[in-house]
Amino acid sequence: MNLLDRTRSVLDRARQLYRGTGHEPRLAEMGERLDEPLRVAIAGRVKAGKSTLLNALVADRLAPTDAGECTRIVTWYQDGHTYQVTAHPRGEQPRQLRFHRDAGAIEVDLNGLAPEKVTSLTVTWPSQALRTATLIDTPGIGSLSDQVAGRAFELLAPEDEETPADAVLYLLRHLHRNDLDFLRAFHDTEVSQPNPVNAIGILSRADEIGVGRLDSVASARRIATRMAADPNVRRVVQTVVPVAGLLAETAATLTESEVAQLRKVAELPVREAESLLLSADRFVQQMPELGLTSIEREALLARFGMYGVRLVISMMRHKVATTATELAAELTDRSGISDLREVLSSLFFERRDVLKSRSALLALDRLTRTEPRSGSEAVAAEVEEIIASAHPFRELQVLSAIRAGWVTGKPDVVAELERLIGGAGAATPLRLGLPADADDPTVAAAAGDALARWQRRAENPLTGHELAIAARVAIRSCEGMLAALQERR
Ligand SMILES: Nc1nc2c(ncn2[C@@H]2O[C@H](COP(=O)(O)OP(=O)(O)OP(=O)(O)O)[C@@H](O)[C@H]2O)c(=O)[nH]1
Ligand SMILES: [Mg+2]
Repeated sequence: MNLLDRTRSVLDRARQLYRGTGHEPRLAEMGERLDEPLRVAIAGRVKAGKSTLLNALVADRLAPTDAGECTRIVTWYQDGHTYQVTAHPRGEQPRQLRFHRDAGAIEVDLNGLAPEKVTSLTVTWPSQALRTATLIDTPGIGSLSDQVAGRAFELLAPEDEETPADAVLYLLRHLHRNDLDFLRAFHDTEVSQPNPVNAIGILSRADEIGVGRLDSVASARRIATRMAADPNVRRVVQTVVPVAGLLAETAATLTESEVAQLRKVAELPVREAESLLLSADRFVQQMPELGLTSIEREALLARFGMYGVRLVISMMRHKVATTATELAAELTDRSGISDLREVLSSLFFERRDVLKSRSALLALDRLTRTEPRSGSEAVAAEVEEIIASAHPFRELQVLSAIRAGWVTGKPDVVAELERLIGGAGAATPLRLGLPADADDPTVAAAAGDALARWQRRAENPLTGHELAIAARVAIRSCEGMLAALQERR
């Protein structure tokens, strides 16, 4: 039986056990959740760029950014057949709300509901991107003590309920102590401790890092690499990816009229254009003869940022990209969003079943502990047995142990181990350090080599205790890869 089936079967057992109690609906929901898209929460400090990143991932301007009372409410964006917004007021029945959209974010009419009385909003929106993952926009965390942060916190690390999110994207602009505290608290202790498996760090607003200079994105990449190597960060997130969400959002929703407006600047003599682009203030105020109102210029800045404006103008001038389509492609490329999509896919989406099972088993574990009844020990034991024996969980445990610095050995050996058990992604070629399109014989040969190598390491009396345990997990991973290849043949 695979992991999802085992999880389903233990959930069924629990449902029979808790039949007729108030927990039955919750257990039914846990079961349904296994078949739903992965739930990915986007969290981080106030104004880190969470809503903008969500829009970039959906390739549509759905989430309101900046002002508005709804940015202080946890909002779920899920795929569906109709366009609909539902409020979940605390202690009351959910109710549908009116909303409108004019060329921008969804504006919800709370219809008299006080934002602090609303636990969450659910926006249902037909969207390909949301079919892969339901995205949860969370209010910014100012400090762990403030009330709004409390709500984001409740969502990610609730005391008494299952974690509503299966995974989290945590936006960091700089490394801040609060961020680490928050992430540590989010990591539960049951499956392994501490646990970076379901969190990815994002160095957000990457274009602003070099104060808008054209090499900003390259600096951001260097900083992200350094952050990801920091042991304190590695303990709480799998990796750190630099992303300029604003560039990606604007690229996905670029209009011809925006391109035409920027072309006016690109067509200026070089010196005049450069002088205009020296600062945001100059860009808004100077050269009234340009034929752009200051409101239009402010709007361009809000959509592109100073870096984006400079980049587009430079690309137009050097004829790197001139049409809206070409510019959108370049902006997307520079934004880092495609890299993030790849990371999401290899670290989260390809591990969907594991992350889903993990959420369900953690919830079940909590239920049997807090609401024991006769027979619940057997369910708890089964949950524990799955967590201890299912190979994907063992991989995640070893991964966490490596990240926490508990598994030691030669750096290249530990790096190979980390990759083999899926640290860089769950796909077989990635695990073996091969290109994604490597053919089956090449993959089989590499898997065979790795298997032999790790068998030797596991049996070598000089191998440290932790590394030997980890080696046995790696051996299982190699055997699994070989078996899957065999099956394909
Ligand atoms: N230059 C630049 N600005 C960005 C980027 N992402 C977001 N912003 C701007 O930063 C401001 C805040 O962005 P939001 O997406 O609303 O940030 P948030 O984290 O959702 O904010 P709260 O929900 O209020 O905590 C807006 O003015 C965005 O335009 C980015 O990648 N680059
Ligand atoms: Mg927001």
